[in-house]
Order: sequence, then C-alpha cells, then structure tokens
Amino acid sequence: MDKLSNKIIFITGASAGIGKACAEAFAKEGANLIITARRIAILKKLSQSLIKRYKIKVFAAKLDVRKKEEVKKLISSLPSVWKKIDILINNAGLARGFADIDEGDYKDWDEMIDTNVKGLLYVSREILPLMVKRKKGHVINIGSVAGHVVYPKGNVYNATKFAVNALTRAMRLDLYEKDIRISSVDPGLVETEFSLVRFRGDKERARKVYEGLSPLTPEDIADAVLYCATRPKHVNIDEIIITPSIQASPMHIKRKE
Ligand code: NDP
Ligand code: 8X3
Repeated sequence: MDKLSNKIIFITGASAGIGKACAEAFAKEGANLIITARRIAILKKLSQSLIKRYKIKVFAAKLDVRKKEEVKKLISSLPSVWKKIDILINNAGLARGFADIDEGDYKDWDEMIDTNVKGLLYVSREILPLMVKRKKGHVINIGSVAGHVVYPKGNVYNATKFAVNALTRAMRLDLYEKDIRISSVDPGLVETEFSLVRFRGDKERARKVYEGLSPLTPEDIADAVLYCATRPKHVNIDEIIITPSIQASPMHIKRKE
C-alpha cells in the first residue's frame, strides 16, 4: 500500500458530501490537505477539526471552480510547499433541475456545464503542469453512473458526467507517458446534499429520492477514492463504478413498500 502521510491532496467541493468525507478519510491517513469550496466558513471549521484530531496541515481556500481567474490565482499563489500536490480529487459538482430537455432551464444547464465540466478542466489545467514538472501525480475524478447510462430527465447532468468520463480517458491517454495516474470513481445513489441542491432546497422532494432504500454514504465513496490513491506506483485503477446493492442502474432501484 502506498503511504499517504505527508502527501498533499487537493480536494474541490470539500464543504459537504463526498468531498468532505474524502477530506476526513485522507486526513485520517496522515495526508496534508488543500480543501476548497465556496462555503469558506464550513471549510475553516472542518480544517480546525482535522488539524486538531489528526495533527496534519490543512490549507483551506474559498474557490468557485467556475471562475477561471479565481482558479488560476489560487493555484499560482499557493506557497511553494503547497504546490507539491500529489493527488487532485476533482469532486465539486452538482445537478440542477429534473426536466424534459424541451423544458430545460438555461440557467441550470449553464451551472452544471460550468461546474462539472469547465470547472474540472480549469482546476486540472492549473494543477497538472505542477505534477508533470515533478514527474508524479494522481488525478481522481468523481464521475457518476450518470456518465455511463442516461436516464429520463437526466439529459444535461448526464451529458456533463459523460464528459467527465471522456475527460478521464483523455487525461489518461495524454498523461500516462508523463507519469501521471488517472482514475475515476463513479457512484450511484449517495445520500448527500446532492438532491437538496438539485431541487433547490425542496427538502421533501430530496428526502423522497432516498426513501425506502439504503443509499451509499459519502464515506463509502471516500473509501473507494482512498483505494485508488493507495495502490502501489505501478498500479492504476482506471475506474470504479459503485452503486448501492439495491440499485442496478439509474432506473432500476429496489424500494421497500
Ligand atoms: P454535495 O452537494 O453534498 O456536495 C457538493 C460539493 O461541491 C460541495 O462541497 C459544494 O461546495 C461543491 N461545489 C458545488 N459547486 C461548486 C463550485 N462552483 N465551486 C466549488 N465547489 C462547488 O454533493 P455530493 O457530495 O453528492 O457531490 C459530489 C460529487 O459527486 C459531484 O461531482 C456529483 O456529481 C458526484 N456524484 C454524486 C452522487 C450522489 O448521488 N450524491 C452520485 C454520483 C456522483 P460549496 O457549495 O460550498 O461550493
Ligand atoms: C448522481 C447519481 O443517478 O442521481 O450522479 O444521477 S444520479
């Protein structure tokens, strides 16, 4: 197993759900973290708690991955010790809305494409050259089963996750000869703030998504990410598709009566 202690892990979307669980899991293994998201107050609290419990170093920064100049500024202005990023977890992402494509909302479409696709590209474009220069690094993209199978009303969210799938493959082709490992972890239903965000704060609608079933937890996904990150140097995990046992596809979900 490749040790994580003293490695530097850059996580996008670390203020909630899967990103936050990854921060916890990697901190527990002794890694130092750069945690980013828009809700800086949550990150600061998380940072204090991780430092106290795991005696690691944490750099918490406000970052909206959609803002190219903000991404460039943050990464170029990192102190030199923090620029030695070993692992990038491209996790920030969201779904907005659930409508037939002829009734879709332009604002929702822009937000999903700007965050899930362009945001992932901006962060990767700034961090990859630092990794290539050091001839080592590992990018772990959080994709989705929605990037493998399209479901009704999933349209643009599906398209963004299919794009993440394509970009994971493209990154691997362009970077394997530069000693950079590329993986993706592609979950099915995970209970996080995801549905609350998708339905713009409608708690009842969000609750119904997970009603009568045992979804994955953010910790289940962090565990898979940790597995990818801790393989020996000669091993690359290309892709992990992980679903709750009650889910066979985005449309096949067994619920209790
Ligand atoms: P959450 O809503 O719980 O967390 C999303 C995280 O992304 C938050 O930390 C949020 O932080 C951050 N984020 C959203 N927009 C931006 C932005 N513009 N800039 C920076 N950070 C942003 O959802 P999940 O943990 O479930 O989602 C994480 C990833 O997992 C996403 O890519 C999602 O598509 C994927 N996924 C989720 C599944 C699920 O069922 N939950 C299944 C498959 C994949 P903040 O608001 O503070 O910026
Ligand atoms: C999230 C999983 O099936 O809700 O990416 O789209 S799904």
